[in-house]
Amino acid sequence: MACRFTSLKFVGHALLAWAILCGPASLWSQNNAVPPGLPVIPAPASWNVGNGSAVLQGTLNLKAPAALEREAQLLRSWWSRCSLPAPRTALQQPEEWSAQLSVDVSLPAEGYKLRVQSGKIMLEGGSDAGVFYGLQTLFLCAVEDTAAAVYRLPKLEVEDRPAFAYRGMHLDVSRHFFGVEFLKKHLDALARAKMNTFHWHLTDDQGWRIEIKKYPLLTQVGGWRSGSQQGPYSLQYFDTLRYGGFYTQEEIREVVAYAAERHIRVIPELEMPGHALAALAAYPELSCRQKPLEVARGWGVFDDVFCAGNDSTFAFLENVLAEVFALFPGEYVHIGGDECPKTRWNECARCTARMRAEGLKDAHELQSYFIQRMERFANNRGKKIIGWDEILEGGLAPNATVMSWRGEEGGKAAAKSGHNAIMTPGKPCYFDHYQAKVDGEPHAIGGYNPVEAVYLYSVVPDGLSPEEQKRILGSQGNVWTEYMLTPDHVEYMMHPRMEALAEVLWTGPRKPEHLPDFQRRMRLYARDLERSGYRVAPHFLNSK
Ligand code: TNX
Repeated sequence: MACRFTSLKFVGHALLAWAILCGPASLWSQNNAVPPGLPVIPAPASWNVGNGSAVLQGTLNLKAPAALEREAQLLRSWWSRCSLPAPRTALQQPEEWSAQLSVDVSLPAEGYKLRVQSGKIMLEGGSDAGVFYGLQTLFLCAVEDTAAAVYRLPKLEVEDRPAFAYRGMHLDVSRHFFGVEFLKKHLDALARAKMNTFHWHLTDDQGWRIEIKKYPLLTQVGGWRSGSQQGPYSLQYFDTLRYGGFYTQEEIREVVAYAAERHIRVIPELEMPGHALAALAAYPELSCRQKPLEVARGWGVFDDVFCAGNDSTFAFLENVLAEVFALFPGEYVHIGGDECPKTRWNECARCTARMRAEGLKDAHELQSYFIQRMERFANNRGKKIIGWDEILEGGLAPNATVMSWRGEEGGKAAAKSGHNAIMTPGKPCYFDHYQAKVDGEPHAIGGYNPVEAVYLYSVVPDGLSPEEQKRILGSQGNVWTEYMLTPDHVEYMMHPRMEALAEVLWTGPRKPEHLPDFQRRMRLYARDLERSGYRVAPHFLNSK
């Protein structure tokens, strides 16, 4: 196994890897292919592997500028886990290693150059993030030689950079709540696959999960639901049970800092104007009917949404966002915008008055008014908004980035009108869909997105000019958790689909002929994941 988080242990495939590491030179001269036996995902842009490998042992003389102290620390702790503390002279291998970390700004910001020779590791990154990604590759290349009970590094030269700037994973913590410890483990898995964005879906009809000091009822009331739940888990879990949870602001800071150490930006999502029942249960005066409401107990789309005619709604949301901006240093905030029924707005005196006063021809334009007003607030505070593709309806907010989920059309329309877009079409980016047509799969929302479809996903849609193509920032996998109650289940739905998407986003468009090589590496990578305590869906991993 590659030396990631665990100590020296016997792993079956390591024997194979070792046989290959010692094999004939010809195996090692193939440029641009990950050598067999190395579980490196995503595949780097360019490889050159020399003859032989060296045992990790003895002291590590590490040189790194102060700006790379975090990366240096990471390298030191990896070294102490994977190297033999006292060199074994019988191995006739370097008894002392040196490593040098540096930044070379002429490289792409997230790119790196990694060279390993006998006893020497040299890593240059375009930035500290580039160095971090180089380390991820390095760690995956340290292969266990089980016979000698040591880890070895092959001689290698890697030059690497990502194809896309936005490489994301989304997690819905509203439908089911997941605590900070799990989130940290989740972020570790993202970092390992060189994903750089965590889209944190913090609010929805079924639960408000972020503490807002000015509005304590959001979590005291909106953070909890009770009574029977629709769906297959109803009797088991929710009848008469109170379900919920939330993150304190301190916990939010902890997660954001943990992600930042792994070069992952966190994008908070606060749903508006729809998917807002949890907030409205806490503050029903912000709904059109201004009557008591309950945190949703079933799944779906609900008619009660934030009232767009009431100025208090905007004051409330601006106060909420002000606290959110103080917690999340990143430039983006996601304000939802999806699935907002217009039923209440059309019958609400305040909303219809607003439409007349603002010259809006229908409730779709009122939705645009809502989003644009929130965008102005965010932009004035130096933040950019992202919204689901419904924000295109009735006129797009001037600087918004569109997250295209109902197919590719929203992303295309955004790119054609000069906006940035992130592609998350249901097919194949919804990881709450089934990944195998076999008996015994855990219950999913429906659909079918096997790992192969994710791997062959072409992120940039057809029909865009070169200029428009540049506005497709990347893609993300979405994990909606209506039917995922446990961390274990979330992981099962994520792996190996996330790794497939990570390779598409880092390495670039994949073709069917790349699939066997990915599967081969993924089988090794999956075993490393399992060794680190992750759940991985087994289908293609066991098939060959
Ligand atoms: C659609 S994607 C939703 C979510 C659901 C998901 C289930 C989007 C913007 N809205 O509210 O959880 O489908 O797959």
